[in-house]
Amino acid sequence: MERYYQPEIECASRDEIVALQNEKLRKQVRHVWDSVPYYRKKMEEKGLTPDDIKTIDDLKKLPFLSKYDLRDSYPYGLLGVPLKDVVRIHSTSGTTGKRVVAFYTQHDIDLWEDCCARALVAAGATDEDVCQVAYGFGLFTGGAGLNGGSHKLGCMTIPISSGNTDRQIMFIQDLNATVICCTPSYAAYLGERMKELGLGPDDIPLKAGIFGAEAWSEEMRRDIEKTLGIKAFDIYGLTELSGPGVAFECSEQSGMHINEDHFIAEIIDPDTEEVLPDGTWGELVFTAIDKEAFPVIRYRTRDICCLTREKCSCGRTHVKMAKPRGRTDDMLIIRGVNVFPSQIETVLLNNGYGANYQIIVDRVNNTDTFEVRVELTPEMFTDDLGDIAAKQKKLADGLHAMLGIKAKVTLVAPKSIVRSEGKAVRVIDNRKI
Ligand code: DLL
Repeated sequence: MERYYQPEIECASRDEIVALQNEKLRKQVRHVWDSVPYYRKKMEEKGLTPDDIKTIDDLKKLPFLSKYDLRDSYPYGLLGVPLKDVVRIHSTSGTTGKRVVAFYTQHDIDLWEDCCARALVAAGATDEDVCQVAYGFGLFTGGAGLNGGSHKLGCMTIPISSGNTDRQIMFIQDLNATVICCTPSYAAYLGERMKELGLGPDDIPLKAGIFGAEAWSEEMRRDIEKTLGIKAFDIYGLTELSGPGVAFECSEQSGMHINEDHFIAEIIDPDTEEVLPDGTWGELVFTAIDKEAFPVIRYRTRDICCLTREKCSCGRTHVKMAKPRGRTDDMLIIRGVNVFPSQIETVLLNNGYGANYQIIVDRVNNTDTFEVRVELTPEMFTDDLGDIAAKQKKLADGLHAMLGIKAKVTLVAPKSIVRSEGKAVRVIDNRKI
């Protein structure tokens, strides 16, 4: 069985990797300078020209990009190629309701799919495998990324997307799926449903799962591995950098190898922006050195993480990142979907409610629960249970349309949610991860 998808890159020596990164960084900075006026201005403000960036040691001179820059430059401000060269977009929700739109040339899709193919091979997949892709398809990058990687590897690919759990189980059994790709919470839910149907790990042919897009614990990994009878591998990525496959777990299952031929990772102190040494926890920052259409430089991910360069038993030489510990901002990730309190607030206010609400998130049997408690205004207050149920449904539908996931809405009496004298505490996240 092949252990690597591209061994000459994945197992290159440190000198080879650094030489490649130096060359690609120089080229990328020149590309961005020439084609992205927004970033060129940021460089000029720091008194920099492309000639100042010769090696990866010079990376720290370059300005950061943040979610605010992405918002300011929405939609085309960071585009690095003529629009005619763009072949696809993907998108993620943003804080103001404005989405981040990421662009891809064919070259960008190719490198992204290579990264996903590497992840599949690292999880033990070959062209003999049947790969069920149960991440969402559409603007979300999960489905498209793993689907492309699975094609490249030559697996028979089932682009089933997320949801419809009984059909997922039917296809796993009928089509002999050996690899599944989905969020860890959905994998846990699949296991739950199997139990309800009286099925155990020996009743399905799955052997590996590639799970990411949200934080998950080692306990959850063990649970999923036991219920589905598989090895569960972590995969990391974000839309701004392409999608899943920026980093992936190998047979060692401890930390994810970052695809260093495409992405340079740094850890910074989120407050001082100072670069921190390997082994220190801080905010993960990425520079995409190979992307054409959306060439982000020093992008602040807001993920709290740590890097290690210890030798890995799998033979891969690329730096590893730990499972992200959390985020520096207030974005919640519920069932793999990004949820901002401000989006919920928008729906409430649009429906005539006030801003007195609470978001309660928990994890029950490894699946995220998501409740929004909303105060009725005194004018809306009623004893009519039918009326309350109808109001709850209307809000739940509005939230579903805004967020893409279902929330339980509970309407509560006016003034029953505790008021805060300082900052309002809107999010109660009881998940222990
Ligand atoms: O979640 C891309 C993806 C799809 C990754 C499928 C893995 C599998 P976004 O929707 O832009 O992209 O969300 C990116 O999700 O900054 C992290 O906070 C979080 N995240 C992604 N993977 C992991 C992971 C996709 N393995 C944001 N562990 C990132 C923890 C993760 N958090």
